[in-house]
Amino acid sequence: MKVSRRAFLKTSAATLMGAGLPGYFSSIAIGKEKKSIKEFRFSASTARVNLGAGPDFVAWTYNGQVPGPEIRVKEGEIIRVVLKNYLSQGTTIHWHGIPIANAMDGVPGITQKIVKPGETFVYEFEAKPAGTFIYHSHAKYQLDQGLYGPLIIEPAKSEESYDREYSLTIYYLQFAGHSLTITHADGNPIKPIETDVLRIGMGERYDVMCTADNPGHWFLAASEEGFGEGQLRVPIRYQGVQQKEPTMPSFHPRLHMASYENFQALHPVEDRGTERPRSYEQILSGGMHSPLWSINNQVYPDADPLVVHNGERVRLDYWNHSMMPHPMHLHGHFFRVVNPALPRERWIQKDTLIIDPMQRIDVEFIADNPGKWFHHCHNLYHMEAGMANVVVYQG
Ligand SMILES: [Cu+2]
Repeated sequence: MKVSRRAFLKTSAATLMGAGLPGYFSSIAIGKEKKSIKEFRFSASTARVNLGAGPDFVAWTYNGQVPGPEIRVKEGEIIRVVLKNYLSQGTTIHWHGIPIANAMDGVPGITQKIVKPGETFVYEFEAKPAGTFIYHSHAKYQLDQGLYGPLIIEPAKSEESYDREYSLTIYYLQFAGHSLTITHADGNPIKPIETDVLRIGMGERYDVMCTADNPGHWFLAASEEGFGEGQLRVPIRYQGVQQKEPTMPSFHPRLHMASYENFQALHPVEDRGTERPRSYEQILSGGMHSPLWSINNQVYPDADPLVVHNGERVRLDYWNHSMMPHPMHLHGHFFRVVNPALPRERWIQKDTLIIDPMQRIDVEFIADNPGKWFHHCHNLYHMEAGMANVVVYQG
């Protein structure tokens, strides 16, 4: 199988071409255990980039590349990232999906002071759990301007075997001539499930496997919600196949698309926390005649915090009153998607969940990571327009 480097989507393999710094190893003693440190140096700066099709453009980058360098470590290693800000405005890095110590979470004004132009900030945290994560700037629209990249934590003991691995960032994904098998949702293992089309919201991650059993020249392609087939496509050609033009998948409504209700946790998830959850209704609205987006009609930062106590089970009862989907993301915790059709220990764990227009769906998390944590829509335009609040621990 060959993936062209001229693909519009950059694959993680393509970061080899850029200034990806492999980092160096040293070690640190935490308690009695000695952990190895993997250090990365990130320069946030503007740079001229080309995504493989179309003209060059100026993007905001880590080390001059979009996406930023791949961070790939083993579970239990210490990740140290030395961030130097060469941009004209403040920045931070958020380690999306990792239940990290609060001070390292990278939300300006909530967990740290913004890193001003010319300043340096050192992030350091243990790589756990294993899974597929992303890192990105949590300031303004910097993520959309190019400040994001993949963070892969490999299990201490490998679970699956595969021949090749690529990381992508997209919306509806389809591989012409092939089905996809979803194995992980937001880094958490699920019972493998087949799908023709994979829907991915901003901030969500899926690990999928695919068997190369249909020789040809195909496109792995994405279509953007509401915008039809886009330009996001990667040609994949089997060795020895002559066909010049790759075949596009067709995005038609009869294709099978696995969704949250079809997912169940691969391994039973240990149930902790209080028996009865503390419950918060979260009504998502906005968009119609207003530039603002809100939770419970409150526009962040003028929004009530969600107060929790250490050790408690907390339920967020989402109800989307708007006509747009909202990928809601909670920092510092995995939540479980409430699925009454399954026993609780099979509910899937995620950190980002799309709430569709008019949909009602609940999640539960255990308040086990004290701090002040941002909770928001991962559509940056909705987030900046107020669809956010903060989880705070009391007592
Ligand atoms: Cu939204």
